Amino acid sequence: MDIEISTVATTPFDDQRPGTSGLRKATKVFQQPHYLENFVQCILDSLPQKAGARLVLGGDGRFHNREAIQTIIRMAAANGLAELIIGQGGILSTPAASHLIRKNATDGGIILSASHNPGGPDGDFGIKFNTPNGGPAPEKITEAIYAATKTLSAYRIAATDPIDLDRIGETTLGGLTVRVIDAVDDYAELMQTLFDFDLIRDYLGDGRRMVFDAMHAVTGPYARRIFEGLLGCPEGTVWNGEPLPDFGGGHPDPNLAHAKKLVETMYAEDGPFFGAASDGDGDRNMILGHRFFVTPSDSLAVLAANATIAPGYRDGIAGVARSMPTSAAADRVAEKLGVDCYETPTGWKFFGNLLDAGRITLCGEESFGTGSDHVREKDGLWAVLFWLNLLAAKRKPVAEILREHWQTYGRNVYARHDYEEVDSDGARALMDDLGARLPAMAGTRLGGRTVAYADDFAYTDPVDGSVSEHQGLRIGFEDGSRIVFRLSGTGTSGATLRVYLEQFTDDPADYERDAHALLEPIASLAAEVAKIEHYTGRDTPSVIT
Ligand code: G16
Repeated sequence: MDIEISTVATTPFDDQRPGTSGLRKATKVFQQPHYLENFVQCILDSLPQKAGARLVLGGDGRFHNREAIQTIIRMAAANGLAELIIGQGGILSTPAASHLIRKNATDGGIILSASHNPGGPDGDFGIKFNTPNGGPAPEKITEAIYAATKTLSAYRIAATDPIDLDRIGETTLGGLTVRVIDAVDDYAELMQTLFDFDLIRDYLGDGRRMVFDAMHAVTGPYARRIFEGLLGCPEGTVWNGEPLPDFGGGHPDPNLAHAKKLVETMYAEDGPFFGAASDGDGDRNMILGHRFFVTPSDSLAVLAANATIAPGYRDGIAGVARSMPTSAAADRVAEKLGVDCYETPTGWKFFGNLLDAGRITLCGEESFGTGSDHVREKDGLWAVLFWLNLLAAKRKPVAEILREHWQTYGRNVYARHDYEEVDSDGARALMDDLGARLPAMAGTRLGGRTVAYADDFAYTDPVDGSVSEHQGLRIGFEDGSRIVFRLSGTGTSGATLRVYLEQFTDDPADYERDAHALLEPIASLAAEVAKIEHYTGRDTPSVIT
């Protein structure tokens, strides 16, 4: 099909700096004329070889996904790209997109998602560029894209009819081939190379009931194919399996606060033996046993300790990485295994170099993210399958696996307190005030504990030497407990203060105790030290996970 290309004059927007994970804004911001186009033009211009480039394109199905995809197709055609690989219906989970980039050796991919943020006309939208390794673009590239947005004066777009995103097949627009593919096939195939599907199928077939909550987000089609198809679970195992533009009005964040019904079901007397959920774009996971919640930090540690039960990791792991605010549970496992453990800033992009260099096999974050070197994103369904493989191999309940783990390694009791949508100036002032007091804190006593160190976390990437500063304020105590303060980089309104609480114990009596009760003293200490109420006007967090 011949295409007519126009160059459209535009003016820069001053708010297009990507955050922790791409550019996330209220949907209404993205719906402004030229807003999406400007950013996409800057992504395309950042490609080392734009003419003839090939990209993967897809999103989590939220409101505005289809329109944005049509716009990007028209811009790709006008900018001389050679190929777009798009998930059917415009849907691709973030890990599936990462896999497609790697499998097809494309020049990267564009993922449309605001992850766990609510969707709809009054919700959020987002866009993210992934590089040829399949991972989120590192800061060097996102900063270059941002710099370009500040001076952009025109973008190129073709006038074409919309592509039928629901029909699998190929369309040519000038020099561009648009390939609409089944979104699930390649991903499901990859999972079968990593995990023992026969073992899991037999185990589940023994009358064990599991549930998976797709939260009306992107994992529905993937989960149905894998659990109800390949693994033979009964229909109804996957809840909320239909991706909806507004996620059914829910908040597609798999945690104790937002996956309420799942949590209630798992805590009922006759609840299932295993429950899990994933988020808007399918990269997060929550793991639950019967009446038992596995913290994401513990989940990473347990998977690292038992990695060799899964066929894809039979030869052992090269190393582990965790984001700084994630608990040190994985460090203890790495030490025992005799492998390296890296501590990176928050953001999956910081794992990319370590994975590419073969220094780590597994990585994870407290924010419900776990993954491995199979792709370059965290992967919700991968984590669920890893747990199922582990349960099928051990034939023990989730709670027992955790208790045994703590018997061996001790327990890093953990919680995160979020103060959402607080005043940005107040939040900034809190961080500045606390930051200024940290250097004098080491060696002093706070709340009956001695401060071992207090600093503003900075990271030097061991592979390329790049330095990332101001990645969170840490106060570590001599008894192994720790408080971390950070401002979220994924919110879209006001600021979100995150307070991460951790305490180590190897007293078996504590293995039976509730994490929040154990952490109460350092939670109060955190509020007091940072003067949270004074700066935010809040005396309790909005979400505790
Ligand atoms: C993103 C990043 C994660 C990060 C999380 C929370 O996840 O990919 O690495 O841990 O945000 O970040 P923050 O604390 O800055 O809000 P997702 O699932 O939202 O893409």
